[in-house]
Amino acid sequence: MNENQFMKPLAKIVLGKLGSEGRTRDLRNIALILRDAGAEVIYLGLRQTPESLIVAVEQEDADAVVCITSTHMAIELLENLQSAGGEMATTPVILVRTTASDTAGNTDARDATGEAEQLRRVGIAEVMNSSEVAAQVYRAVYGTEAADRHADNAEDDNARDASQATENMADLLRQARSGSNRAIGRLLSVLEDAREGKTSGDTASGDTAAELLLSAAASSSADARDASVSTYSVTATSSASGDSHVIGITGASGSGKSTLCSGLIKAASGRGRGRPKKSDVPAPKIAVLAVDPSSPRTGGAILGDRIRMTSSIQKPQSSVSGNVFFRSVAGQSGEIPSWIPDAVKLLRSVGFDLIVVETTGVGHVAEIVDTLVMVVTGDYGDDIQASKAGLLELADIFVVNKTDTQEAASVSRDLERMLDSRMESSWRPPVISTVATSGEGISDLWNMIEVLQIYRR
Ligand SMILES: Nc1nc2c(ncn2[C@@H]2O[C@H](COP(=O)(O)OP(=O)(O)OP(=O)(O)O)[C@@H](O)[C@H]2O)c(=O)[nH]1
Ligand SMILES: [Mg+2]
Repeated sequence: MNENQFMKPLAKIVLGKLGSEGRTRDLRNIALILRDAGAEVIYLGLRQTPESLIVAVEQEDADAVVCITSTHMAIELLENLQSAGGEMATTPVILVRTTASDTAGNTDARDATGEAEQLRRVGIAEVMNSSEVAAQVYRAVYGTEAADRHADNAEDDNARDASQATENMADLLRQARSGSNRAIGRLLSVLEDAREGKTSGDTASGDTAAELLLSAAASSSADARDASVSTYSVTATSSASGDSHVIGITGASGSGKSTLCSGLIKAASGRGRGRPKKSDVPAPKIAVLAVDPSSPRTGGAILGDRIRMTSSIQKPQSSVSGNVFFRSVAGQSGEIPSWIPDAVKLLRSVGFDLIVVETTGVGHVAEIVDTLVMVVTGDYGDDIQASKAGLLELADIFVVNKTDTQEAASVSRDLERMLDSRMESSWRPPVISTVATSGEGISDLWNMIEVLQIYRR
């Protein structure tokens, strides 16, 4: 394989710790082991519930769950997976026991062996130490070692996936429109595989498959529109063209994009600070695509955006539960993967009101979004200088985040000055100050997104 060719990850793994005890360090080590072995790791961190892991598996279309947890929670997770039915029931669950987390409370070796046996009987794929984790994951997911998987280049699996996807496409689209996480997750994978040449290794036939899916989605969307009139009517969740509104959130790595996005989701759902509850309108259907860099060499990645949005994605007790679809996307640093424009089209077709794309790549994202929000912080003052021409032309709204830090103090002023001297178009991008971690400024940002929508009409 060409060194520069982007590799498909060997497996997509949801990794988290169920329950409250345990150490972040253990999970991080496992994430690194899996990434280095070529897996895409959806890192969920501590304090997960069986429900949050299952939603993650469905939305991310993951191959397996790896978790650190107690015996009874592992069994609860497994029961929930089994009652979800279909492919979910056969999702391998791999339980990792680290020396520091004897979570079942069994210090006796004999008890531990007996417990592992009991867990296997109920369907846990493997119980292991973290040092064995990569090899065991591949055995559980593929019944083979990673090396074998490399060698056969995954062609058989992919061909089978492609033919199944074609057969089930109409069904999946129907389920996706009615909000099935699993169906939307699968359809996004079909597009990803098709556009990235992973379906058959042949980009031309992949493109055809993607176009077929998108045209089926567009016609099912037209049928659905004929049959029902959308009742959702908050301005910023419907674009000038009358359907979904797509917001791009871009900015340097670590600038606070995910944290802001989480706040925006709450604001859009009427849950944010200072937002009046809109009980008479249904909550908007929201989807997030978050791009994180992966290794071009192994295809492995640790995708950490989902963990920043846990509180927005899932609120079991809240009335907006289930309205947020979140998908982690691995991409080369600074670029938008080629299938993302299609993913946005698909999400529009299946009825999302608001679609947010988070990425560090500025250029290409502008072409696929209705509103581009550029996030800057005090750390990146030089970046603003270096690329100000591009930024000033592309961004609709600037956010200066981390204004609780000393470094951010002068950024707003510098930006305002640059905008004053350079802007020629009639929309002069506003500069909003935020502290994403506390929610300060988020409702100003959301209000400004709404104002921009009105301005464009
Ligand atoms: N002090 C301060 N920290 C913040 C603020 N917003 C985000 N952070 C922290 O900055 C770090 C990065 O935040 P993220 O939201 O993950 O940033 P990101 O831009 O999505 O990062 P990548 O996805 O890795 O590019 C986290 O530790 C946040 O808690 C803020 O307003 N003030
Ligand atoms: Mg992020």
